[in-house]
Amino acid sequence: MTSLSNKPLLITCGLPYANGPCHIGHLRTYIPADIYVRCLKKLQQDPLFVCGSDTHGTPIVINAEQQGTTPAKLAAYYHRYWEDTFKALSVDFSHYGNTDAPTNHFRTQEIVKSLQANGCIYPRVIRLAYCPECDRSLPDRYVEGACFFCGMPARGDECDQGCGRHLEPGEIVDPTCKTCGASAEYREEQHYFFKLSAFKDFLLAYLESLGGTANARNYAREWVSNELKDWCITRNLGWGVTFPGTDLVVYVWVDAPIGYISFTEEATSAWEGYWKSDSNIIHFIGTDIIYHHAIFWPALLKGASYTLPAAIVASGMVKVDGKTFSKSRGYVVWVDEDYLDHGFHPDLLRFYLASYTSHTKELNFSWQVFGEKVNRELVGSLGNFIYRTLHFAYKNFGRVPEGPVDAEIMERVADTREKIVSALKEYEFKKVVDAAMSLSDFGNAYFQSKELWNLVKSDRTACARELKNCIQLVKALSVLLEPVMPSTMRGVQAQLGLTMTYFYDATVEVEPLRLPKPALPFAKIDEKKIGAMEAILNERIARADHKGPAKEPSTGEAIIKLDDFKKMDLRIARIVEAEPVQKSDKLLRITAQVGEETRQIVAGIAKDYAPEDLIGTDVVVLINLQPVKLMGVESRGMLLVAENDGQSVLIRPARKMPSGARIR
Ligand code: B3M
Ligand code: ZN
Repeated sequence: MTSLSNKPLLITCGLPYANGPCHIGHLRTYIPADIYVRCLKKLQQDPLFVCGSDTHGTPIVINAEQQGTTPAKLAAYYHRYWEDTFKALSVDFSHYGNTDAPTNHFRTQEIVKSLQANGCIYPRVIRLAYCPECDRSLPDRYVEGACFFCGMPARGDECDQGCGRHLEPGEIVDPTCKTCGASAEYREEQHYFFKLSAFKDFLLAYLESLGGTANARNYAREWVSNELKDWCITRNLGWGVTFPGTDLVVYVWVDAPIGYISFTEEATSAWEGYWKSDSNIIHFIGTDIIYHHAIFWPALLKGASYTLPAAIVASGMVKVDGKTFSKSRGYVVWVDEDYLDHGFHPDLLRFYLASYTSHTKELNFSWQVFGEKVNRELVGSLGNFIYRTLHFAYKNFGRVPEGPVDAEIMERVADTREKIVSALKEYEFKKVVDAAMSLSDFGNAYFQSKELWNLVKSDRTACARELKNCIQLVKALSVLLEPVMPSTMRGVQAQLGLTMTYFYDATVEVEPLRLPKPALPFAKIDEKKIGAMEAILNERIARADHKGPAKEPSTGEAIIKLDDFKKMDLRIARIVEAEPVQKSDKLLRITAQVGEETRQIVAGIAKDYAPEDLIGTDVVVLINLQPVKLMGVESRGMLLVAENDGQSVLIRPARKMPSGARIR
């Protein structure tokens, strides 16, 4: 954390791709950053907190193609979605922009031009993947193959399943086209490179002084000392920021971080105070994008004479039920579908994410632990102390009693506040919460040991005095925990007549006001509800593991609702094997590729199709049908056919689609 300097202070969060919904993995960046910013404000600092949607890059273009829409429309849709989601989670950016805004186009081109003027960019003819079937270049995610370095399956610009390297165009071995599956060729094209290798000494020195979490520094230092290659910063793609004087666009990892600057410009006319002067810029990111933020980005800024980030705070990754987070394998918790839509309060998840573990360590999410944490820590300790204190005061006194708060109590609060401030300096949000929670435990023990319920009968004056101490602790907790659980703690503050508070208010004596009838700050979560949430997760994992469907197929009325139709998981599949089922003249045993998985399906089409004609063709499969055995062979799913006059005709997509594409 910054000391109380007067430097302009800017906090940013990694930009979500405007390409899909929010899951719990995303929140490890946004929630702690929001907590940090709220704490700074409580310490009377004035941080600017910016973020925005990352709208460019090939994943968005591919997704839009698959959905039959334009990248602009898809990005606009998800941009609004993310803005709403952040509001729903109380992640309170000063400004939330998007990288397709004119400000960002302008700033990106301006920076590219300065880099050119400073000799940091040069042209080079390179070999690029090209699909002869689709007749186009295959930038980034359009191409799949094996990583040049480690041989693991890799997609476009990153080796996400293997060594984790950023991959330059041409560094995919045996490339295939993501859209049609054809083998790609390599063709020559002129592109532009950023001279990253020239920044080695600069980066080594810069990383020495970089603040933030040690994982970012160490990881980056290792890369810089070992290998530092120039980056190709142009792409042959119709969506993005035009590279000046060409019909290429800049690589998304150029205009995305420049969003940090353009969003600052959109937020304040004093933007140069942050980006052109001595300032304090802190980037909150996930560990998977350290390379981009701690190496590429500072070099780009240096090359174009902008202010360098002072700190990079990189969160550890998220696991779900102890397993590596994975959308395709079902180990995911979606923020809307699996959390908010079920009526869970965002503050509970904020608390979980902040308090589970150290910011740089792996965080596991499980519904069981979620239920336990909420019930034990929030309901059992914090909520209990707040409610029993306010309720006792309301019932017996109708108000906050007059009279002083004991020095011992004030010292305790001041000490907690100090612990919180030093935890912030280390970006340790768990310590922030732990400090406050031990104050809450202290409060409970205090209330208990003073036996207020007896004291009120034996010595009302003494009781008022002890009660006042407890109410002071309630006030302090509501102030110190507001950054973690803003709406719940503001609710508590409102009961004490507080509106705007700073951390110093924690040791300002609580006003002797009349008290309203208190409300319970947290409600216990029922075991059953946790069980139901676990069932949803397990069902998703089972479906992804193709262990079989979780839902019974719907039966009944002739007219079905849209929701019933939506229960059918229909996908494009590619047939990779087909053979007759023994002793059957009707059935074929088919192996189909559905996205990342293969499954066996038995289909009654042997009379109409020869197995060898099916291989390599695309069909439509209902994949969440209950598995059955036909002639002793297991069938997991159903091929869609049209029937007429005893003839079966396979339903096929009208043009090449990636296998796994959803039918709606
Ligand atoms: N849009 C998301 C990611 O790779 C990417 C971040 C950009 S930050 C400038 O996590
Ligand atoms: Zn690799």
